[in-house]
Parts: sequence; C-alpha cells; structure tokens
Amino acid sequence: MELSFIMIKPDGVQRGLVGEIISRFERKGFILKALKFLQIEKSFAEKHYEDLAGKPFFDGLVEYVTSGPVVAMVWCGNGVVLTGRKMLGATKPADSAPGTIRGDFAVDVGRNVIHGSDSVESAQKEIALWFPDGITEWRSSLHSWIYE
Ligand code: RTP
Repeated sequence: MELSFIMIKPDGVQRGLVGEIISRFERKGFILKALKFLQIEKSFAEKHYEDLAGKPFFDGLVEYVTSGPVVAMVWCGNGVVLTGRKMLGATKPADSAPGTIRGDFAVDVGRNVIHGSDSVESAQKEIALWFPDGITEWRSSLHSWIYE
C-alpha cells in the first residue's frame, strides 16, 4: 500500500500542533508506520530540499527547518500522497482552503507548519533519506474497517 513522508516543521512543533496533525491523519483512516522527533543538520536539510537549491528562498528555508526539532513520519494508505497533500493545503497558506492544515493554522509561506511528499517517487526517496534503517512492518487491525 502507498506510503507518504510527512514532516511537522519546527513552527508546528513549537506551536503545539503535533497532536492535532497526527489526529487528523489518524481520523482520516491513514496508518502511522514510522515516527521520530529530531533536529536536523543544515547538510541534511539541503539534501531533503535539493530540488529547490538555487531558489531565492532556499537559504531561509534551510535555516527555518533546522531551527528546532521536527516530527518525521511515514503514513500509509490508498492515495495517501495525493490525499495527504490535500489535507496539508496549498504551499502558500493564503491559497489554502479552510479545513486544511495550512488553511487552518498558517499565514506565511515561510512558516507553513508541515511538509508532505508530492509524489510516490518523492515519498520513496524521502523515506529512504529520513528512515535509512527501514520502518517496522505491521498490519493495523483497523484495516478492514477502513477498506472494503
Ligand atoms: P513542502 O515541500 O514543504 O511540502 O512544500 P511544497 O511542496 O508545498 O512547496 P515547495 O515548492 O516544495 O517549497 C518547499 C517549502 O519552501 C518554502 N517556500 N518558501 N518564500 C517563498 O516563496 C517560499 N516558497 C516555498 C515553504 O516552506 C515550502 O513548504
């Protein structure tokens, strides 16, 4: 089943939104597969955001995501990448619909609370980067209550 990498950024952690965000993914019916709390180094942030190197906001972005601890997670479920992005809302909070995480909790694009993989390929790459030792295999007993 599909996996997505979701990261609560330092502002989301500092603002006490970890429980709210995890709860939204749980209530939707996605299954938590991995989670860790850590503060990343500059070189690691540059690797995670390597596709954005050269953008005018790149240095500020790296400074922001390394400024405090983050919550790195892997969530599982049919369509979790696309649906997860919808749950996050648009990159710019001003464009994010109410009801989305960014629409409900963010104002500034440079403090937009959360990251989510934008494709299945990115998810695989990001999960390998953030969880190099792999993730625990388990099957939730909720499965048959969420899927036909
Ligand atoms: P993310 O990777 O964090 O999930 O965000 P995204 O795909 O929605 O957006 P992306 O274009 O990949 O940008 C990554 C993060 O960079 C910051 N950003 N700042 N100041 C700006 O114009 C600007 N544009 C992007 C945001 O934190 C964005 O989430």
